[in-house]
Amino acid sequence: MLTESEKIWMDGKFVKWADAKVHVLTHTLHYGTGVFEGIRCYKTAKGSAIFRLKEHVDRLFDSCHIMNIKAPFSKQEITQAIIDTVKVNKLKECYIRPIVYVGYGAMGLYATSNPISVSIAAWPWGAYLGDEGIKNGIRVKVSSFARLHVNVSMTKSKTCGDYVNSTLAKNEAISCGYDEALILDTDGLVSEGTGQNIFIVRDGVLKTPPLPSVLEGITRRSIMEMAKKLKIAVLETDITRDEVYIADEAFFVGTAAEVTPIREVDNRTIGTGKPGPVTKKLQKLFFEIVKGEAKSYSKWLTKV
Ligand code: PPE
Repeated sequence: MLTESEKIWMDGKFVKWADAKVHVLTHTLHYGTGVFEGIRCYKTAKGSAIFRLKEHVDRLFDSCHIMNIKAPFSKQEITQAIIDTVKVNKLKECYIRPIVYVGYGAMGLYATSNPISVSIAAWPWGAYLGDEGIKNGIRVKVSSFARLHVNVSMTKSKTCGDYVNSTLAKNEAISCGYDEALILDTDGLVSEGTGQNIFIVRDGVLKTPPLPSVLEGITRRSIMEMAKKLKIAVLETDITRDEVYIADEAFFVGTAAEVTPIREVDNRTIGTGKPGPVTKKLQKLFFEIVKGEAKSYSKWLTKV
């Protein structure tokens, strides 16, 4: 169960957590037509701050644009509503979930006149893959499910329905005794986790799959910028599952997952089986940045 907070922003108004309900014939519930974001807010010495808020709001609107959904609020209004949702719930650290969804109206696949709604919830959410996972790394299984091909769905949008693919992969991995799934694209190349981008380190070079089959992760982009500043070579390139097996290090990144080391894939130990030096360096810097301790990255934080 998640940890409830007090209020949820729904179409411009705050409603009590328990009253944040929709009709059972809400279009998105049946067809997955909505789009959403996942954002984190962290406690810093100068109060709470939201990590890369602008980038998340921009991506939410890009997702709407891709899905041809017209959000009934401006970027400015949504940005303010996100900040207000953290404030009104008096949360110091939290995960924030805005969703733009197609409401009640027509049923059937063609429902372009249904009302579009927006809601924003926020709640405390600890380490997505566990404290132990963040510290010592997780065990991963290559999924038997392939990632959505760009002509099947559109990977630049965080579309609700796309997460059926992710839940299938995640449930399979966990039922097989692993912590997380690594999904290959339809060509058999490494794409991403169920809600994370992947990086590997080989011979000192940080590698990540190119964009076609993966979500343009904001943490992914941040890690690449951080690595460049740390003079770590970064390469967006095709990666095969066996290259992950023989990598010196591997880790997942995402808003929810933050920076989570991978210690094993398909029962093959990655590197030494412990978080490696590049992973640890980037993870440490990541947490310094989000907690407001790395001054040169303060532009990535929005004070609440
Ligand atoms: N790939 C996918 C498929 C994905 O869903 C996410 C975020 C990422 C990569 C990383 O993107 P970014 O958060 O911008 O660095 N997944 C969100 C949802 C997770 C969930 O369980 O819900 C998230 O991390 O918020």
